[in-house]
Amino acid sequence: MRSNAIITPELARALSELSLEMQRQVGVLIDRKGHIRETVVGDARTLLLPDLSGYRQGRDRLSGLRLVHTHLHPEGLDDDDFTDLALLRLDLVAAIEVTASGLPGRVYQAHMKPAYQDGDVPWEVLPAVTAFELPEDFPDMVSALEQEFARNRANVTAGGAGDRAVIVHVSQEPRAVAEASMAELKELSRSGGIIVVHEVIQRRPVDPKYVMGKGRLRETVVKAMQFGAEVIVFDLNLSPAQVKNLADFSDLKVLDRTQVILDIFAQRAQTREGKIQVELAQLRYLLPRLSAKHTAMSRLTGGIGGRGPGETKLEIDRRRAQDRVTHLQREIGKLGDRRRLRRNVRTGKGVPAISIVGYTNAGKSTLLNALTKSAVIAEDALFATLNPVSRRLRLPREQEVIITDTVGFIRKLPVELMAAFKTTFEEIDPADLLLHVLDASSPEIEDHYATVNSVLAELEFEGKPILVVLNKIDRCEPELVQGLTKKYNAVAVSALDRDSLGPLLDEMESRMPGMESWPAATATQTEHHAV
Ligand SMILES: Nc1nc2c(ncn2[C@@H]2O[C@H](COP(=O)(O)OP(=O)(O)OP(=O)(O)O)[C@@H](O)[C@H]2O)c(=O)[nH]1
Ligand SMILES: [Mg+2]
Repeated sequence: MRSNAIITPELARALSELSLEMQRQVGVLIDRKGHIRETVVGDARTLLLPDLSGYRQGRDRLSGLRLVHTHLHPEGLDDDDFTDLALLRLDLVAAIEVTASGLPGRVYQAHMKPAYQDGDVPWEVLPAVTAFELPEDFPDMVSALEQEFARNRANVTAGGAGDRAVIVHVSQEPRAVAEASMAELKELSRSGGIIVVHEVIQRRPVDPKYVMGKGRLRETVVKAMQFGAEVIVFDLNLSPAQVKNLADFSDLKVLDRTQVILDIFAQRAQTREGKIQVELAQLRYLLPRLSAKHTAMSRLTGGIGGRGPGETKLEIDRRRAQDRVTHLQREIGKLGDRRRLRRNVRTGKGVPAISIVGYTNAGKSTLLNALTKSAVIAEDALFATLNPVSRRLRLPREQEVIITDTVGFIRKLPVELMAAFKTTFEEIDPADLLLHVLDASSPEIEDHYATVNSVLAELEFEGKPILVVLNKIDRCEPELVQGLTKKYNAVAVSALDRDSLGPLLDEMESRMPGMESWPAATATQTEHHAV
């Protein structure tokens, strides 16, 4: 017997006899040196394997274990075997048929394929042999396989550092809607520093347990392994139970849309108030997920999806988290008091207020900058703005107003989390006019419009006068702009072109309630100040 012969005829025979006697599947997990590391006993049809996470060797490596077990039925490898092979990253799975005499019959074996086409299975089934014809060169094949995995991965991951993720959409929405939502999730991922290596769309009702079909889930996990992804991001909001089921099944980190958004918030929060708001939002999201014995918790809170604002780490202990929420709420209350005081000083002077609202990336900050010649951060990223920023603005008839830029809205963000951005809404509250900025160049404009309106309604601001501003018209055909202007009763601008803003300024002025009674401005107030 050679030292690298992993399945010896003696072992096959021993397992087979034991299995017949017990009328159960039995198996062993053997390492590459041929040592038995675990023994497993199942029932007549399945094995239940122990937790093998301790054997994981990193993304390009298999676990170093092969599973050799018996089958009391004669049909060769079954679905459970392939699942174990893929999800546990086994070097090899082998099933030994137990014959009526207790002697080992045929031996079926399979290993993962380093690369495969869509629609193909990701494993290679070897020709069945008898226990006496087992090949002995398997260790060489394993190292060749691992080299292949590493090579594939190098191709996939060239050019970019960050966490790699597979993103998944499951719904019965029309394909175009699903694709648009995925495009947005991809954008969100990019803004959050996640590299998307593979996308899966499955059109079916959301499964209460695993979100997607189990077969498709298994395939997705295998894809994740092959592309070197350690994260699956779902394009919907997962229940705590779903997160746990998915994490347990896949051994991958499982995130949902809200967590990606919160992670972006955490990375971008700059001010003390912003940081507190983000941490509050994260804790509110995590609290219901912090059940006493939640094994997936470390997956929820480590690394992406669990970045705290600034350099802090997220608090994960449930009771302390609750205390922290109370503490942060008190803090934010104090900061809010100061803010309100400042605002009262302003409004006490009779300065009217305008708030800019709209979908994220619509161009709100760019518009504020263009209107007030200031330099608020504006960039091609989702949620560039987290805190309201106010500036003074002089309208054509010399009337001064306070204009405020706010955090962008987005679909599927639970409104309780939006509410963490309370200061944004406190700024909207006293506004005499809302500018709803719409990106005219987005194919999703209708959806953005509806999302913003529904968030405004949920926040009970729908009664306020709203002026729709069609932005980014420099990117659109004139006929399209004409149609949209009519449809939304809007003013069209390009925030990148200050000369296009004249009609907007006029319209703002005429739509401001009580405009006629404004006091005339004095000649000395010509500068634009930050508030
Ligand atoms: N072509 C074009 N691009 C624009 C226009 N207005 C804004 N942008 C670009 O759109 C991107 C987003 O602009 P922002 O002003 O940051 O958008 P925002 O609505 O404040 O976004 P959040 O703060 O993330 O919600 C930036 O890259 C801008 O340069 C425009 O009129 N035309
Ligand atoms: Mg902004």
